[in-house]
Amino acid sequence: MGNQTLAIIKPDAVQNQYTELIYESIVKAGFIILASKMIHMTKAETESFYAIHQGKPFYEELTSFMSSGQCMVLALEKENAVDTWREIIGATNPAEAAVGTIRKDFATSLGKNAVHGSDSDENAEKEIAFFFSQSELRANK
Ligand code: IDP
Ligand code: MG
Repeated sequence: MGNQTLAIIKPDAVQNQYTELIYESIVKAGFIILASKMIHMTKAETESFYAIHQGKPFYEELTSFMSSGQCMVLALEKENAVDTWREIIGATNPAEAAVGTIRKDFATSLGKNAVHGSDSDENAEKEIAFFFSQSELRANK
């Protein structure tokens, strides 16, 4: 693949009404939004999505937070999508995120850091398939 990534606008950013501003940043950066939807995950669903972090000290906090409210999930397409989106969102810890990045502008804390981005092409493919069916992804083709 190489040209797709999964973005999530996390519950803190949705609650703080940053969804539209973040959506605008995505479009301005030149991504094609293949699919997007508002969801509210159960605890079990967030545990499954973040299974890669199982056993880490922040796993419980992360999965509780991500199931605490609505998220917007987006399947994005652009050349070099994974790296490009991660550059735009900035460092995991907003205190370390560069000026002008989404996490710098909109995150609340290390845990409540406004957005998610896939970390590799392989995980992007899995994460997109976790949330979207083939027919949803076909919509803009
Ligand atoms: P990433 O989202 O930048 O890829 P990861 O290390 O994959 O960062 O961690 C996943 C998510 O878990 C982070 O975005 C953040 O919400 C949360 N997280 C990571 N490290 C910590 C921590 O030390 N305390 C609390 N939450 C954390
Ligand atoms: Mg990650």
